[in-house]
Parts: sequence; structure tokens; C-alpha cells
Amino acid sequence: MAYPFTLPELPYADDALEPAIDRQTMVIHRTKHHQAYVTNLNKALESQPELQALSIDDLCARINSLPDAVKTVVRNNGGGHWNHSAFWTMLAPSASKSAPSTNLGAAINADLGGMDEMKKAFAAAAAGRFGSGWAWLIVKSDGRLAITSTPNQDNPLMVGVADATGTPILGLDVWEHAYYLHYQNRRPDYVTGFWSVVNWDEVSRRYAQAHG
Ligand code: MN3
Repeated sequence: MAYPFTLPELPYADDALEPAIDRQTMVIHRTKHHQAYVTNLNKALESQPELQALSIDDLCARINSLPDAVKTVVRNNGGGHWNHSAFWTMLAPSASKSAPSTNLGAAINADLGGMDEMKKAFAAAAAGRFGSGWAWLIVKSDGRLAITSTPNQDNPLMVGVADATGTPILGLDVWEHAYYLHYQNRRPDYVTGFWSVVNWDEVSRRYAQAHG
């Protein structure tokens, strides 16, 4: 996946995550907000042929070495494209009843004190992120799991920009555009609803890929 970047289709229907995430929020979020990140990223790279071959992962990981002319716009819009593309796949209808793999479950126990403690720490990261940003479950370079959060559209692939570095395996968008139509100011209720639509099969796949 490299330039020109395109808006991915959802792997489920627009209303498939209801009641946790409503159809109207999903439609506006993907076709307006995510589309704007894709459009602005492509526009920024028009004049940067040497960057056009890079994957979106590489653009995020190399954010600090990008030319000053495009660094900020790629950080905001490339981050936005990576984050949202991942987010859609990390969700699934609650009826799918997925569960963490044996390996991921063991790592959550060993590194984060178990599933309940992990959810508590993740919810605290989501609630504590002032303004707009993301909460993350990541695999650090030493292979251990950690919970973190980032402002705006930063993500943990961005060395020295995000407040922790690693490979995100689960993320939650806590921008108001992600929940305000349905939850208004009740971000903690949105986080609670989120757990019912986490795609643990995908999170487990990302864990296996990141952990080796
Ligand atoms: Mn968003």
C-alpha cells in the first residue's frame, strides 16, 4: 500500500457495530474524516516522488527524517490514514464473539496483569487523553505489551513523536468525531461500548506479526 493512497472499504456493513457505534457515525467518520486524511496525504506527496514508494507504515516510522516541507502534513494526515485503516479492521460485530489467542492472552496476563487490568489501563488512557487522540495497546521493541495514548493523529510507530514507540495491535479513536453523535460528552460510555466490538482475531493476528 503506497501512493496514491485510497480509502479502504469496511469489512462489515455501516450499521454492523450498532449499538456500540452507530451507522451515521461510521459513515461520516470513514467517508468524510478518513477520506480527508487520504486526500490531504496524497496532495502532500504529489511533489515528493521519492516518498511515493513508501508504505504508510514506513512514512509513519520515518516521520522524523521526512523533508520539513511535508513532515507535519504527513504526520497529521499519514497518521490519520494509518490509524483509521487499522481501526476499522480492529472492530467487528459483537455477534462475532472473537477472543484473544492463547499467546496474546498469556502476554496480557504476564505484561499487564490480566484482561481486566488491561481494560482498566486502556480505559484510563482513553479517558485521560485531553482533547483529541488515540488510546493504544502496543507491542514494544522488547516484545512486551504496553498501554499508551497519543495526541491528534500521532501513533506509536512514530519514533520520537508519539509518547511511546511500538507496534499498535489495538487502537481506539477518542476524537469527538468518533463518538459525539451517539454518546455526546460520555467518552467513558463509548469506551465501554468499544469492548463489545473489538475484533480479537485481528488483534491476535497483529500481535503474532509484531511479536514474531
Ligand atoms: Mn477519527
